[in-house]
Amino acid sequence: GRTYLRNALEAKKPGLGFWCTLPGAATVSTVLSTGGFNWTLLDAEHGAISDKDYFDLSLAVTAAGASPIIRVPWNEEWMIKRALDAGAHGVMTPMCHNADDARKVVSYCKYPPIGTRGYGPMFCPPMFNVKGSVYDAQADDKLLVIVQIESRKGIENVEEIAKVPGLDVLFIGPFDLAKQMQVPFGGEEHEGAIAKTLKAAHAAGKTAAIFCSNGEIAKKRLEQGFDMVSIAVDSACLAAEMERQMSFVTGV
Ligand code: 3PY
Repeated sequence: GRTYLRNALEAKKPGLGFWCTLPGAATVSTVLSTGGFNWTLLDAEHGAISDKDYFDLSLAVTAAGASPIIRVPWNEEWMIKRALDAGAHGVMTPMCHNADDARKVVSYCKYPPIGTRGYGPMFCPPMFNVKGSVYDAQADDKLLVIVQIESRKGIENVEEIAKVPGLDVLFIGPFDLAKQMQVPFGGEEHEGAIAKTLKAAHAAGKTAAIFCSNGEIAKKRLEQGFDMVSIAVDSACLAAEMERQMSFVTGV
């Protein structure tokens, strides 16, 4: 079966991700053909992606050898169900403030008796390249449960959050974190909160992950000890490159 990101993390290899905000299987395939990525975040929180796009995008991601991780708009059972039933290898939820929030996400991601996930994984087996019965048997163990730490409360409660059974990854959203804490991005308090999360994740045996806007930042975070980082965002890459090309012509 295909469990690209989980396999990489278990082998202590870095999780390197493409952050996808634009729908379109051709775009995803083009980006992933450049190589190196083992996960792709399909962003249905802030991106131009909705649940109807999950199916085609997840197929394109898995076909290219990476794990589709879907960031749902909010920590709601029906939103998580739509993402999992489209065959996501993992789900990410925004704004996890405490252990109760994390326990809810875990419950929505796992079938009874562990959780409350509804049954209907018609489109999931191809994303893992397994038969339906194998998917059913392995889903609870293989799917990655990822919560975002990006608020003052989330940082205060990060040790308890990290200890929640069934939670796999603590993923820092540094931009929201700075805004929610109302501290300067990159300042002492902000970096302190990031370091606290890294430590708490590892103390509980969980994956420590963080959003990075570019490869230079991602390299630095990996050197700090993070296990999983984003490398670049499609829409930002397009805008930056278009601006650069135009500058050759306009001189500004
Ligand atoms: C954040 O930095 O707040 C994110 O969630 C990633 O865009």
